[in-house]
Amino acid sequence: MNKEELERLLADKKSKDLPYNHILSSMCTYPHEVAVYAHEMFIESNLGDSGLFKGTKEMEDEVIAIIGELLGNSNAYGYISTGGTESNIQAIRAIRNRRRREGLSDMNIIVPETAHFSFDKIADILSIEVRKAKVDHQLRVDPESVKELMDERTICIVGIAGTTEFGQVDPIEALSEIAEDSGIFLHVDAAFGGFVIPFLADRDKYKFDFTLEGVSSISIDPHKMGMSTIPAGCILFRDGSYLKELAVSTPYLTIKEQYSLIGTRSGASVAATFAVLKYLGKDGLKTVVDKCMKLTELLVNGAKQMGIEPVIEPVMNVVTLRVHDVDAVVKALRAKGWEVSTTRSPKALRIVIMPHVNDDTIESFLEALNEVVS
Ligand code: 0PR
Repeated sequence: MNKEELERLLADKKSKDLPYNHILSSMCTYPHEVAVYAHEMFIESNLGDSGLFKGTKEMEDEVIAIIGELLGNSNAYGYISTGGTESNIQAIRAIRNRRRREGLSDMNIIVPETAHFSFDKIADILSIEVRKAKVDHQLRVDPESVKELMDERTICIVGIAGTTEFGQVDPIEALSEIAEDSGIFLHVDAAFGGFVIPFLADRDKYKFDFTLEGVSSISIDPHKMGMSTIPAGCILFRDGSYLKELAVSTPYLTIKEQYSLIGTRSGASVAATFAVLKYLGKDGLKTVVDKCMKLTELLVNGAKQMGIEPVIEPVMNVVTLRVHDVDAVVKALRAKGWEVSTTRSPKALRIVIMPHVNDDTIESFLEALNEVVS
């Protein structure tokens, strides 16, 4: 195939991918332009053998410090993973390995029933029992239910700061107290909310980070609200010795050991994350969140005017709406070119207001919704 033919073929495939402008179901978005620039510049960089890519490694170290500082601990230890799934796996694997070395077997962890499906993968991969704690009427995990499920083989409890389906924040402060009282590891899945909550006007209502003494690790994804390129997740530990639990020795590399789950690892998305954080800074990230939250309010108010109520008043830029016959509404919206998703329990229409959404998007989406429901 010559280059022109190939270009035509690629363009044809590209035309079948949906552009983000009508996608209201995704937690991904267009990467920021500086992310794209940096990604291309470091396209060949492989942090799997980081001694060869010292500049990229420097950027990773700085990104870890910046995100750590954002989450209340500039001395946190971690690395840039491929996303929330890898970060969650690695957090649980670290504490599993620690407790296994101490002689424990048949271990279990407790997650909210609203947890992301990556925890089902964790149960499978790590051969660990994943117990699901009940949530309250606001879809936040019930700390009493967590306590009831705990026993002497419980190695970790998990709280979610920004649930996938409802954008709700669990009472991490209460979980932190349970963790401290019982000496159990607390992992916070802030894959989505990590780049949102610190910039909310009412952020003090949603303490979730290392400023809570019981929080042991946090997962936060630059490739979601951090506007980086895919793949970019981040796992942070308060105590660096947990990274050691993940290390395997790598005799023929430029580095002695590797603690990432995968081997060859994109330096490009690390550079992209670095670029966004440097270029936008906290002020720029806040501007992104402010815009998404303003549009979230616009959507909820518009829906309420049609007599449609949200399942919860949105905490972040995830809106869930109570409509009759959700599946039929989704189908009808899709026929009008809108990609939305649904929640499981309660079943509702789910809309994520990512940075690619603007005033016009919300206005025309509300028009479509109005037509569909009436
Ligand atoms: N933890 C939480 C709270 C999440 O919401 C997600 C993903 C993960 C962990 C896993 O992250 P990775 O997918 O980066 O491994 N949440 C979305 C979901 O699965 C991701 C998503 C993104 C879904 C784009 C659809 C989509 O088009 O629903």
